[in-house]
Amino acid sequence: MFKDFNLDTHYLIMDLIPGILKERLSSSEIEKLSKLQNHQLVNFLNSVVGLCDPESVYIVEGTRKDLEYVKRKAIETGEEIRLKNENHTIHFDPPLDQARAREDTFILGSKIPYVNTKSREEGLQEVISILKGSMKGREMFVGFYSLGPIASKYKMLAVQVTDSPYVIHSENMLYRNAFREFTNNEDFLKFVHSKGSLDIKKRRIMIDLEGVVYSVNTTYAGNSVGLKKLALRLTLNKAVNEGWLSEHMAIIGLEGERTHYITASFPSGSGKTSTSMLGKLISDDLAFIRNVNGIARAWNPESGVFGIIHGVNPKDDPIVWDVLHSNDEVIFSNVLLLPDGTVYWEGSGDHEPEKGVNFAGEWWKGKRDGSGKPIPPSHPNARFTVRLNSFKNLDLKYEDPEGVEIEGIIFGVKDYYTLVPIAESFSWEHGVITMGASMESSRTSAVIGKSDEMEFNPMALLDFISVSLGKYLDNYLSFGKRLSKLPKIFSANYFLKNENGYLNSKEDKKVWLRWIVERIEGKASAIRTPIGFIPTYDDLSSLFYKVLSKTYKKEEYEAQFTIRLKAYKEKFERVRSVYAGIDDVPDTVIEIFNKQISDLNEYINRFGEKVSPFQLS
Ligand code: SPV
Ligand code: MN
Repeated sequence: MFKDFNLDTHYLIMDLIPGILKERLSSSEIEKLSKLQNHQLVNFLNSVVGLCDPESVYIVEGTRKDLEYVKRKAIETGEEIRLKNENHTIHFDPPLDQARAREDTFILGSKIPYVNTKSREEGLQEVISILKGSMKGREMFVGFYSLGPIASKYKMLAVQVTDSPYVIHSENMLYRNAFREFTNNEDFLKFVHSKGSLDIKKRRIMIDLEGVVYSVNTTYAGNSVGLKKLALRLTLNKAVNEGWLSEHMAIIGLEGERTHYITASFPSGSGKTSTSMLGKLISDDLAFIRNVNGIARAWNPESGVFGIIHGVNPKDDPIVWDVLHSNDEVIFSNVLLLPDGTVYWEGSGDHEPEKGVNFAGEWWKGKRDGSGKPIPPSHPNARFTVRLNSFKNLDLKYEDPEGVEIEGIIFGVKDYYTLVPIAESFSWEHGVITMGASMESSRTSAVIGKSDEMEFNPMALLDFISVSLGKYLDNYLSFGKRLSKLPKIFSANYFLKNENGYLNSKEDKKVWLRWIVERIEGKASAIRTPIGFIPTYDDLSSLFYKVLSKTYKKEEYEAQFTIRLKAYKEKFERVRSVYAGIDDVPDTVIEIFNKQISDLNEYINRFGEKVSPFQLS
């Protein structure tokens, strides 16, 4: 067997590496690969090389030399451009490849409602025919990573193959290197990516739940960086089958009598990253949550941040701003490159420049596209890629092999019309169903297509769900039943409006987080409403003063916390009809909606379309 060979004897190992792979590896790369004695890995790489036909293969063991090599290649190939600060680069994705490609992404297997699926045979055939010869003349990179702390027994290994040094550079920043862990270990997820010819018509992302994802003709990281959102589809499926949760959530530590950790699920572009910066940072995007001795414990599968840059400014986002202006490594994507080698993005507070280069080429003020629409200097989904250890609020517990205990979960949306800024559920079931599974949010620019329409987005997972919603919710409900200590569940909405505009300022979220801490510690009281518990005026007025040195007026409170009964009821009716149309949804889900709607009806009969919190206290 492979593992029985003496590592020092190169030639024997070379004999073991199948033909085509061996031809493309230099002796130094053979030496690296040989250290792992991993038969399955070698076979996998051989088949990818056979299919994609790269000129050479580079093994990223993770040494400083490897990391430097990848960065140099990213610049030599033009995938990244070095900026004035030599640790910073900029990357552009093609104009039609600026966000997640929902329409081109498929879960392979049988049909699932609300999930884009394709038969396994058809999907594999299609993507394999596109991948054929796609790496001709290029170098192929192989990266080895762990989802989760290396020391954790729950970690998952993943290998990325790509012909894009930008993709592997991003992964080197966003994930923990786990090269050594692949020694004799045949249990790992596999990601195959090729830029191909960047023909958008042939962009495909095929997710084979057996543990392999293929992605081609795209470079936007949400479509190409396998360990991020492509892996989420695999880990979510695995979690549902194994009884844990793989979620689109930040993990944040909030200071109180001690640090209380919460997770927060928000669709892209509705406040997740900014919320994570208000506490001790463990994760800004993804969370694995497991039941460890009856306690819900969470950790971050990632070790970096791929965040939205639009609107990041020194006043509202001082921590992110500092990271982006430090000497740490940063990859900017799809912002405006200025003639002096610095960058500009919208909402930074800086003056809009006259000219530069952006994702659509040369850019000047007033430039329009073919259809006469103004081209913005930076794309609304422009991003930054940085390492977690660049953040001054990073909590070192992010490397805890057992994760952190979770005491609260926020389900947040961008909703101008209905949801109060913050509310707490009556129970785990009530929160999971009426807050998480009922999420409707304004569509984000992180997905290709029209932005700003309300869309159903349960647990902010609409694009990432890889199993039936019925099975997914059933797992969520039973996960709660098995816990001996249940996290509290909250709904949040930073975007509520009335006829005069937004009802809250950006910094108000600090108060809502403080209220969550006080609820966890049993210090704040609450008013029972039909949709859950809301804060009292007295508590908030003292918290606004404590946290923001602000006087909080009764009128502000009333406008923000008036329960829009009719709008809530219509929302729950819409969502109930979605779930009623899915075969395997547990009966309890519909029962919870029925109860919720009948409670709202009762209040509507008593109070009308809306009820002021003062009428309820
Ligand atoms: C998101 O859109 O939720 C992101 C970026 O975190 S992406 O990788 O595109 O999913
Ligand atoms: Mn995300």
